[in-house]
Amino acid sequence: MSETVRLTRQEEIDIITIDNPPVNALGPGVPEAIQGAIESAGSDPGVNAIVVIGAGRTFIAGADIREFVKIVRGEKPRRTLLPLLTAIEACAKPVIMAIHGQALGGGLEVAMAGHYRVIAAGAQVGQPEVKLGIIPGATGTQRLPRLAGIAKAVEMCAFGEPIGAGDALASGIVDRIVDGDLLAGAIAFAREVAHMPAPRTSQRNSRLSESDPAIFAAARQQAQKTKRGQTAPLAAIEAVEAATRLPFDEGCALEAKLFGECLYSTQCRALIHAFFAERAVSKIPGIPVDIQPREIRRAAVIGAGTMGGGITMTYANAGIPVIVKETSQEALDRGMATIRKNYAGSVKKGKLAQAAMDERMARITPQLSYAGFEDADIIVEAVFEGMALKKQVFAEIDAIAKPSCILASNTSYLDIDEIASATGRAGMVLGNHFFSPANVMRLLEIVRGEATSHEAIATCMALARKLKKVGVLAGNCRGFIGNRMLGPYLREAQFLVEEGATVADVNQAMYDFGMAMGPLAMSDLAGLDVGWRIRKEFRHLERPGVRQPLVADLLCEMGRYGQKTGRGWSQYDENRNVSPDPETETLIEKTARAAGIERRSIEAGEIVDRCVLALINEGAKLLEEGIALRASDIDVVYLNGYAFPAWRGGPMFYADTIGLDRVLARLEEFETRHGGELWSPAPLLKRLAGSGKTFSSLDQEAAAAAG
Ligand code: 3H9
Repeated sequence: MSETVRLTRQEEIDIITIDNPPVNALGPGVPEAIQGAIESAGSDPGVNAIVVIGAGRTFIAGADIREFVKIVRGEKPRRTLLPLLTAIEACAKPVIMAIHGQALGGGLEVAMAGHYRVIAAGAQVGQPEVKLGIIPGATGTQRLPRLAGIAKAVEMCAFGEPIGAGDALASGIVDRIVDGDLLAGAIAFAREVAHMPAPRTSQRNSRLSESDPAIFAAARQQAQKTKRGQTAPLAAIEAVEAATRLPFDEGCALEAKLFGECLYSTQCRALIHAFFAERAVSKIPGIPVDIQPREIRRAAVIGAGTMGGGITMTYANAGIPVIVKETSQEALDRGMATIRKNYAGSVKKGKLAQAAMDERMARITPQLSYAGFEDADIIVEAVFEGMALKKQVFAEIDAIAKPSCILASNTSYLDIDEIASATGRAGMVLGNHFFSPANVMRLLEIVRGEATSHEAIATCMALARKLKKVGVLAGNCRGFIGNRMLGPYLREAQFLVEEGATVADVNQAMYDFGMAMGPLAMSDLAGLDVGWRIRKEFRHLERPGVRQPLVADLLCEMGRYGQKTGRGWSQYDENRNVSPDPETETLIEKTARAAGIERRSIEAGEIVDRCVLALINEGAKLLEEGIALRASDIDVVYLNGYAFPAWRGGPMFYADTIGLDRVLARLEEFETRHGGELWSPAPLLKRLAGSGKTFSSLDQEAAAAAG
């Protein structure tokens, strides 16, 4: 039939198999080929029913997202999906959709145009378009409420989370769960319904009467909270609401209009950039394809503090048995109690079954000795930040671990090469920098030392996926990618308060920009003592005469470490409610005046520019130094580790959207005003701006050169 669609027959049932690896996306030619097969089978008198199924690992993962990028750049849309859906629904023979893996976006829309749907027990269905900044654009917002009811349709279209087979059956999206062979089950189902009148989803209006204004009001409120700043979720709610008051065709027309508006938005470009950026990180130039990642069957973690405990949970969650070692029984008990409390909290919230918690706890072996470390495939060190201690620990584990064992440090700032020098296996030493809370945050920076082997890198990249993290390769420098950029960002936040903005002004401006919290609120949450300890470690490297923030050290000397002590940049009550701290504000003002810093009122726009441009400029330097492989890797770090708003695409993509010439002009302004040692524009940024290029175009050129 075509390369991507096959038509075969089992007695009186025709089977259409979609085979467009890797995920059966509806790329060019695929909808047309499915339509051709439907029309051919539908008009064949020897056929009683048609089964549509996907080859490989999934049913259909949706429209081909790469096509949207081309359309936005000016290519003519193909518009082949809607005619396909009309042809499926109008087919004279019952069409049964057989779903395994995922039916997502356009994939679910195709499935809903069928007359019946059967699903494999482990499969999922969803309308995840909002995660790409668009809404379902092929009748999903009109067909889903007709099958699943209004509340479910609103939830799925506005928030984008897929649902499992059980939920899909209970809500009416599918007609049967098939245990065992899906095709056989679908054919059996087809025989049962072959001579019955085929229901058309577009005409099933009974569930539309479930409409209730409260559903839409609650969804809008939730979207404003959990999808703050994003336009697509609100458009999706509007489109589903239209299904309750407009005939099917008019509802579809409104959906198409809203889809178009979303598609041409900067938010959509940013979110699609984030989607592909996350998938690009695992492609590491220079690592030969024949390098096989080693399997990690057993892990060990040193340190049961906040980070060590979270890392231990991450391994246990991924099904990997893990030893966690501490130096005192008290610290070990405290660490295990926290792990237990975290799991119990998830059980209480209904996010984890008690049996699953018990299994995970059973995978964790708490102990004070190195017993069993000789069997570990990876050992992750998560002790206090201090080079002397880290080197001592690495020398100890090097003596015990088997030669193939990877030794990873969770350091967030220290030199991986110096740590590796304490061992006789530098090739197997690297950084595994998790982000707090390690069992929750998706980012894992994998830090390559000078001698780190390809095998160790490939193993950790594959391991990151197994741990449900997004692993980003970083070079070895102080702070790697994320924390090195955070330095100038937090520096500017502190300079701004010294120059006259209040702590609340700075936090609010960055929150309004879209960050999950402002920079000083984040410091209070992380603990001001963390940065204090690091500053002490690196004080000898401070350049004389270069302005340094003045207040954070003073707060620490007063014992004000942020949320954990109730006071820091702001003050916190016992329920962690925040309010301005007048004493801190006075301290800032007095300190700034004593240092001769001129105080003035500062607008939100300047706060955002100073903080975000500091990130971008440092990001450009990292890129030029080769610490980050791609600009998009930096975006992945900031989106997954620092809660940068996904709909802005990450700091480097954001720079592209405002224009590198404008970024450069503003940097030069800051350079003139605040000094070249802090603000001199990165040479790479100057070159790109000068030649009318972007960070994205730089990434594309590098990808093309790498083949
Ligand atoms: C839509 O359907 C709009 C409709 O309403 C119609 C409007 C008119 N297109 O993630 P993985 C690639 S919008 C193109 O590593 P996994 C991906 O880039 C769409 N490519 O695998 C990667 O390529 P590479 C709605 C796609 O097993 C490879 O496949 N659908 C698409 O971890 C493997 O991907 C979605 O938003 C695509 N649709 O996860 C679903 N999907 O190897 C998006 C994947 O070159 N996709 N690729 O790097 C996903 O969520 C996951 O990929 C999925 C598999 C769960 C399917």
